[in-house]
Amino acid sequence: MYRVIPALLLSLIAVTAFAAAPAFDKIDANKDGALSVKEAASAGISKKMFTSADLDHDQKLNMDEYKALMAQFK
Ligand SMILES: [Ca+2]
Ligand SMILES: [Ca+2]
Repeated sequence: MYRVIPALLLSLIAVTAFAAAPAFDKIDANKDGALSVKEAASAGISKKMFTSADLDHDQKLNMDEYKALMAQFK
């Protein structure tokens, strides 16, 4: 439960930057700590956005990559 709090703060920042952005933890449906293309799509992240945000090209967005993506919408 405690680890939800920083995520919540981050999501507040993200919401300011990108109105439609849900918290990373909410998008991460299988809770593996990374967003698949499918999970990202459920949050309105297009394949094109996903690809540009996937800096290490592992076909997943980790928290840092997600944050970097959201930062582009400031
Ligand atoms: Ca996941
Ligand atoms: Ca990645």
